Amino acid sequence: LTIEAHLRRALELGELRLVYQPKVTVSEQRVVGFEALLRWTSPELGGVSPAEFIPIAERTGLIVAIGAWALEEACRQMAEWNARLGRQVRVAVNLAPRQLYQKSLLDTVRRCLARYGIERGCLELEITESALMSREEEVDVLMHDIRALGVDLAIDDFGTGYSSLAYLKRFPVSRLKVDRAFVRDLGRDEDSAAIALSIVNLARGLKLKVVAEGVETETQLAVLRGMGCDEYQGFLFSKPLEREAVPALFDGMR
Ligand code: G
Ligand code: G
Ligand code: NA
Ligand code: MN
Repeated sequence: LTIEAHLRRALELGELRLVYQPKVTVSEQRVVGFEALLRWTSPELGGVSPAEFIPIAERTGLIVAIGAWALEEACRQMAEWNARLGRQVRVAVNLAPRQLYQKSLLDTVRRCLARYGIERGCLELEITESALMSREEEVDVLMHDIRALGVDLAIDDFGTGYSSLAYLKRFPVSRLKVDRAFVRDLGRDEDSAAIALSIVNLARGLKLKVVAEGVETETQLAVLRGMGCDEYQGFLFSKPLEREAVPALFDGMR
């Protein structure tokens, strides 16, 4: 069987799961939320990287069903943590471009929020720039409808797409995520630093929060702190965690 054929069955066989990477403040490294990331362990193929199976899922359209599952699973998990920890845990879920072009997305989001009692401001959806570049009219309406449900929107991998900045004015976005390609060389390469600083300043000017991705070293963190970056994700604080490992992060914080 091909990877594609296995992937078709992976969802019904329960082979997919989500892991959760903490997002922390740059100032104090306080946990402010998580990004949910798909993982697939196939009995036949072993662990398959999302870098491998997400493109296949996108090409075949399977990403619509997989994405809907991820959204529901993240909300189910949030409700469990909220009940168990006595606090609202914020989670961001990635949306593939194709999901944005489905009329069913709004209903899927609304149903998940209602079923799991997710409060306003707790769920965030991460969208890449390229997803915003086609069907602008449709996407614009959809994003405003999603926003009206109290769901935050973030632009993922900011700076790597076709960066027409006009869409930042048009779409109701709350966060920009600085792509890890620009974070990697902070402290080594002045061009990366100039780009990262421009994104931070752009975000501040537009009153958006800015999140750096892929922070691995204290040097990168220090540079980001100097720039006034709000939040970061990266191996320096934590890799994506299995769901069982998440509650321990809140020990002693109550
Ligand atoms: O977690 P990792 O760095 O291995 O992810 C690799 C790629 O897969 C990243 O680009 C990430 O955004 C993407 N990815 C992970 N989980 C999801 C998901 O639930 N939906 C979509 N559309 N992409 C995801
Ligand atoms: O495309 P997206 O930004 O969603 O990709 C997220 C991916 O980045 C995840 O697969 C995650 O495992 C990976 N990632 C998270 N933190 C780091 C990091 O500090 N370094 C590297 N190299 N990858 C990271
Ligand atoms: Na992402
Ligand atoms: Mn990203």
